[in-house]
Amino acid sequence: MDERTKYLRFRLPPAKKISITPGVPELIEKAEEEEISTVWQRYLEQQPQCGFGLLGVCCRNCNMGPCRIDPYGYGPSRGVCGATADTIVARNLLRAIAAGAAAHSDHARDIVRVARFTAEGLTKAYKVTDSDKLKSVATALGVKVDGRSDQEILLDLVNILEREFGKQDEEPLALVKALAPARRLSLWSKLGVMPRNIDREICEAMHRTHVGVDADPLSLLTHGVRTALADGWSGSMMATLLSDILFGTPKPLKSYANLGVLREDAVNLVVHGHNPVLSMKIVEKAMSKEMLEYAKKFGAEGVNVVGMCCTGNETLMRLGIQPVGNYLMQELVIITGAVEAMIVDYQCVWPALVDVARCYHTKIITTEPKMKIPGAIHIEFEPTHADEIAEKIVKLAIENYPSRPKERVYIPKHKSEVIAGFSVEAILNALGGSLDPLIDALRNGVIKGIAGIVGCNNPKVKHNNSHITITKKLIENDVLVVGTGCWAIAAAMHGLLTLDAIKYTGPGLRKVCEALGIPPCLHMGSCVDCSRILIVLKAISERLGVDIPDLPVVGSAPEWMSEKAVSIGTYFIASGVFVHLGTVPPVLGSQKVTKILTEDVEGLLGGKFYVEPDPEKAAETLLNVIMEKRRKLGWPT
Ligand code: SF4
Ligand code: MSK
Repeated sequence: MDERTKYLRFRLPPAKKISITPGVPELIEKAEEEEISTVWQRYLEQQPQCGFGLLGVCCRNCNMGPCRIDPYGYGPSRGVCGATADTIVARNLLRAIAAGAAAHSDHARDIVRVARFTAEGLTKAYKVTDSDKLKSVATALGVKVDGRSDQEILLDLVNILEREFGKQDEEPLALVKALAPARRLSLWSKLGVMPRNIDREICEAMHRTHVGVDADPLSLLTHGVRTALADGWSGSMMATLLSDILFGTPKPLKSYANLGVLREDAVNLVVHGHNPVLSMKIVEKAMSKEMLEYAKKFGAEGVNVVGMCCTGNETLMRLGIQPVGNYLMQELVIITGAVEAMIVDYQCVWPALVDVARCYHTKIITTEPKMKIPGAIHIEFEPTHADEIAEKIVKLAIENYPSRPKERVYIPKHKSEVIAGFSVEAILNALGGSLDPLIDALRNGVIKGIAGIVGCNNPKVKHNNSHITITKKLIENDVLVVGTGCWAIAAAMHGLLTLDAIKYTGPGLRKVCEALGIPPCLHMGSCVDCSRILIVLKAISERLGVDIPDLPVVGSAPEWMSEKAVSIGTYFIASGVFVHLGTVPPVLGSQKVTKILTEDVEGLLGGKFYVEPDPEKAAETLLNVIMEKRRKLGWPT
């Protein structure tokens, strides 16, 4: 049995049962025919997954372990150190939040570094693109803007943002203090969850979960809230704000999404990951006349940059770069046989890509010092040489075009139109400069509520099915949907981010969308851009004079899988939002922790988690929650 045949020892279910997205089943079948292992194969190989892990009751935080608790009472009830299931589940959850917050916030740190180089004139590759946004963020943080150059303002801003990671006082984080609603700030202070320093909260999470430190589940979860708030209102917020300042605040634009955006006649280059600093340069370079000429020398009609996951969202939102797929599609894109290079930065990028790429001509190019994959080509990003690095990468992709195995190429034809680019500023603009039309529509029941749908895909559930089922059900019932991440790409591929999707809405939402000329589902960006949703919530709650938990708004992560999603969900419940999770988090081994997260926390923070894998039932509950909140406000239902 050779290596590849060995992989395919499991027969997958019929491909149509794996994904609802056009083009995906064909490529799953192509992979099987060519004996190439994909995420769904490997998921089957992992069955049955460890029951202790699924319940969250295994601990390997010290070398007296690993320990696991029998939640049914037949085996040990404590680890070697005496930790109970409650302690272990809470510690594991806190570590997941810390990892998610670290990923978002370290992404922000990398953009701050580029901003510093820009402000100090150490690189000519970047500039302030949105001067108005720079000035408004700087003003919010107390930086003087009048009579000063963008570079001077940016330098002051960078000095403040760098301190978010390292300041030693007990004061709240500057962005949290400047941007979060006053009611939330006083509640967080009262509950002792006000974040003080991004790195400190993450570091403290690791300290608390070390053997022999915090054993109290409530205390551990409380710190989880503080860590997640440091992510949402500072780390992720910073990544969004600085990306807007450097690359432009998104405005509505048209593009296309799905596998059909790949081209037979051009060099296909996929940008994948999360951080836009290099991918924006790659797009710029790939579109240059010089690279077009270079591509022609190798027999191609040009260079076609397409996006994957959140780097794809970043380049779509600002440049209209076409997204080729979401999280579970990263291998399938290579399996088309038509990809010359996949350029990855970090997060959500599988090591398996190298194995799949080896079956074709595709080059996997890692670019970040903190993310390398054995077998990939590593070309390291450095802000001072961003243009040269981008050119080197684009040339490498072009030079690889003649190696494309033409006889094995299969590009599904499917692609859907998408309108993306709904930053908060763009939404306000669509509303005529004020939130009032939206608030009036909400208040008088033309729109029943707002749902933020975010997050990943997960092979545990049918690809994109929960995303689309929940979204359609909500818009059909006059709920405006906003969202980010892989949900946004799913919605794009299924035609929900177009004016044509107005046909799926209820009569109220239809009226609003038609009057404003907007789709019923608004693409707000990448995972870090969940921070944009926080700003919308703040603006609506302040305009109405009510706290966020009282608003008819809900959140959902129908197919989540990453630790970043755990952090996102936690900062949303801490911001007062009812959050649905469509895949079960590993907490059921502790009744106490489960009860805190799904019941008790509501009395403290106003938001809570609700877990429901069935998308129809979940949508029903989300609608009921919205209606209940409307009733409490005395608004028509
Ligand atoms: Fe076991 Fe306690 Fe060590 Fe965890 S910290 S591995 S429960 S002894
Ligand atoms: S890429 S974190 S799979 S949304 Fe942001 Fe998609 Fe989830 Fe990664």
